[in-house]
Parts: sequence; C-alpha cells; structure tokens
Amino acid sequence: MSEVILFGEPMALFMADTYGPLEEVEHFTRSLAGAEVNVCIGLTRLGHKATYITRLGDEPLGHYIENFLKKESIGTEFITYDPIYKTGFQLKSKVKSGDPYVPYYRKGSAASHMGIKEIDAIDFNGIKLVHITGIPPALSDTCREATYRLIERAKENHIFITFDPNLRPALWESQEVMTQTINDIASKCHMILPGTSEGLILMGSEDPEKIADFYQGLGIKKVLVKLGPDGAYVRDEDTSYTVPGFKVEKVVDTVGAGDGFAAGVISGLLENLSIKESVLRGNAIGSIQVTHISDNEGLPTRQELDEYIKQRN
Ligand code: KDG
Repeated sequence: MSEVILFGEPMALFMADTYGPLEEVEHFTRSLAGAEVNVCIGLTRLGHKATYITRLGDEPLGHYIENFLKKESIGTEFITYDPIYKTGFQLKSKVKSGDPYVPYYRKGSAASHMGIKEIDAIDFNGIKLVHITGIPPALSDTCREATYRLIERAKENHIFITFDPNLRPALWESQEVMTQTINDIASKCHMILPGTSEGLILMGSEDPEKIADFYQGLGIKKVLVKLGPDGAYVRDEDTSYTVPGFKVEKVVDTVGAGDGFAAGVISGLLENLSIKESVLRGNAIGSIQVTHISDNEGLPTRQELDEYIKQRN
C-alpha cells in the first residue's frame, strides 16, 4: 500500500554526450526528468512506497517512462495513456561549469491534458502524505484544476500536504499569474519548501526569516527555506534554526538537488523523525545529487545515504 501520492509530468531527458551548443551535438544519452518523478525515485530508493499520477503518450517515450518507473518500484496503477498526445521531453547540454541549457519540448504533451478525472480516480487509502509542486498548475488550465482538486481531496482525507514551489517561469502565462497562483496553492498546504531565489520572486525577499514570516502569515505553520550549500532554514511554528549543509568537493549539476531535498525531508516525516533530522537528510541527499549529471541518478539508496551521513558527521 502506498504512503505518498505525487502528481506531475515526467519527461524523457536527452543529455548531450559532448560539450558545445546543442545544435552541434550528435549523440545523447537518454534518461528521465520531472521534479515530481525525481521525488518519487528518491523515496522508493529509501524503501518508501510512492504512487505517481500522470498521463503518458502511447508511444516509445511513454512506454520507456512507465518501464523506468516500474524498475524504481514506483506505483503506476493510476497512470493513463493518451491516445492522441505524446510524451514531452527535454534536451540538456553538457557544460564544464555553470548551469546547462535545458530546452523543453512539452507544450500540448499528454500530461498537460490531465484534469480532475485523474485525481478523482485516486484511492487515498493508506496515504500519509501528498507532495505538490508548482509545475503541474503551470502546464494547462486542466492541470491547474487538477492540482487544486488534489489538495481538496487530500484535505478531505486529512492528509499532510508538502509543497515545493518549483518555479518554472517559462511555463506560465505571466509572472503575475505564477506568483498569485503559487502563493494561493501554498496557503492551502501544511509545509512549504521554497528556495531563497524563489522567495525573491514570490514575496520580494531572499531573507529566509522574511520568507518564513510571509508564508506563516498565509497560514502555513512549517516553512523550510533551501539555502543551497548552506543547508536549510527551518521555521516550525514559533521555533527557528538552520540545519547546515554538507560540503561538496565539485558541483556537477544542481538540477534535481531540490527534489532530493524534498525526498529526504518527506522520508523523514514518514518515519516520524524530527523536522531537524528530516532536513539533515534532505540536505544530505541534495548534496549527493549535485555531484551527478542526470536529474535523479545520484539519489541514494538507504545504505548509501546512511554511509554518506556517517562519514561526514
Ligand atoms: O527539478 C528538476 C526538474 O527541473 C527537471 O527534472 C525538469 O521537472 C522538470 C521541469 O518541469 O522543469
């Protein structure tokens, strides 16, 4: 029986095998991308049961993704196939330093045609936590409605809701709609995990204390602000503290670090760890993930994570 529900859009990811502009690259390695699917992978590698809600194209990329999810022991029972629209994908350039260029090929994808039907089909029996990100509400009006419906159903079932804003301005009609919608969704959740740069866009400050004040003002009791290499600032009711990050020798790619952080935190909550211990786990997974090029290949197993934390403490 699954413990966690995630809803989102997985994409095939074609990572350049050679340096240089994408138009000159001839060979790519196929992998999988998608913030919510990364969190699912992080959770199942730690031995948790996560079910993923999405819609795939009925074509090779869609089948590749379903097989990938099954290999990672992710629950696929609510995944549907779209007879018309295809699975989205991304390209990722290979860079010596800085962030790679990652263009999307996802507009009108199968996943963007999801709606409340997908959410109404979910069986919440045994579910302890629903994790929402700010990506699905940016995909289409029907995905936005589905996100709100998921929150509504989770609340009806008294389920704890975590929310990662995961801002993707390229997917939204305007920054104003993005900010207003993300903050509205946030106000309906129990825990929020913004980064400092997201704070700047969403409420005008990179200061973790101000970000926490703002979200507590919207009614969210638990705010975890990601500080990159410095770890995370925690505001839990009226307690505040920082959980330091882990030292990383060489950052290869920061994509997926926030998802690793979310997976670590959620796994801790599911195991009834304190928020501090859960955040430490999140920091550890985030710092492991930044040393890998794919969006999720670095996500550790339970044994790898325990050894990593032990070595550094
Ligand atoms: O958090 C990692 C994601 O950015 C990546 O996997 C792609 O989900 C993605 C998106 O929609 O940008």
